[in-house]
Amino acid sequence: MTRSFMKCDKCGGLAVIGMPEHRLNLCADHFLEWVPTMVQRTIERHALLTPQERVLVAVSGGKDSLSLWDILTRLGYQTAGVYINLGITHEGYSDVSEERARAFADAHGLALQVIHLRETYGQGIPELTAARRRDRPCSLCGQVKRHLMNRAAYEGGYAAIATGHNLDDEAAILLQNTLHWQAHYLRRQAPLLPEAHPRLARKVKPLVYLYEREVAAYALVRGLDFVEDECPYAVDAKTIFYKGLLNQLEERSRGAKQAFYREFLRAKEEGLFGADPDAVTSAEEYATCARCGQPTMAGELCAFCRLWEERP
Ligand code: Q46
Ligand code: ZN
Ligand code: ZN
Repeated sequence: MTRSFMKCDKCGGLAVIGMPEHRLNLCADHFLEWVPTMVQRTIERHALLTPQERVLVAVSGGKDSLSLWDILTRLGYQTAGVYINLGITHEGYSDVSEERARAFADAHGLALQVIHLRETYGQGIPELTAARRRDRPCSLCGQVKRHLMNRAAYEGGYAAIATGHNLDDEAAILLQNTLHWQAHYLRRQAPLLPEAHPRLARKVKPLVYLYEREVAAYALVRGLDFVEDECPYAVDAKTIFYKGLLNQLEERSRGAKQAFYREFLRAKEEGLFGADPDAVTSAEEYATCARCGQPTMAGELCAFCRLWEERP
């Protein structure tokens, strides 16, 4: 019996990945070439970045953010990373991730800013969640990360903050927002979120058209040393449930996830969701936080600074 191997569509060599949704099988070399080409196309299509701009990559030490950093650097963009140590001690998660982020930066001669939440503010995410009597840490954590990243981007003079959200992440968020008809979130969900204020940098997501398995394959084939474990709190995050539903859909109908997300963006471009009322928020409408100087709509202190005020 002859065994058939999957062949690379470009060179006929041994393929390491089959991507039926793109009708493409590629060998290691051609796959490592194809991924940055896809990302560059996304960057151009949505005008995410220019080579003249400096971009701050939000690095978690996982496969997505390290792949993103690697790809942007290979494409010639001016990058630096920011890692926020959230103080999650379960199986040493935060410290291990920090080590991976540092190792990548060192190996590539790239700058990495590390912000240590517990050392700087006295509490990590677990203590903060308990002290605020929240059931789950994720909304607090998201708020903390957004604030610290905006501040790091402003203080470092970066034009944009790049995050490693992939197609599976975006499709899951889209499904969740659609099932709850969260019009506000649907209007804002995009590969690019423009700068709302000189201190709130543009947010870009260059990996949005890559399936999670493609990003994982890139990290493996490229030999990136990433943290495989997800944040311990991610296991009960709602997005995992929606990702499962979308995977079932994808199994039945190849390319469904991609079509769901791409068609959403197209519908939005065609005006299906109308104008975003928040898009008209001008920089003058923000007040300035008396403590940290970041813009706020929440009164004298921004939501982040109030978080450390309200100690029970
Ligand atoms: S929000 Fe929640 Fe993430 Fe923060 S606590 Fe972990 S899972 S890291 S993307
Ligand atoms: Zn090939
Ligand atoms: Zn503040």
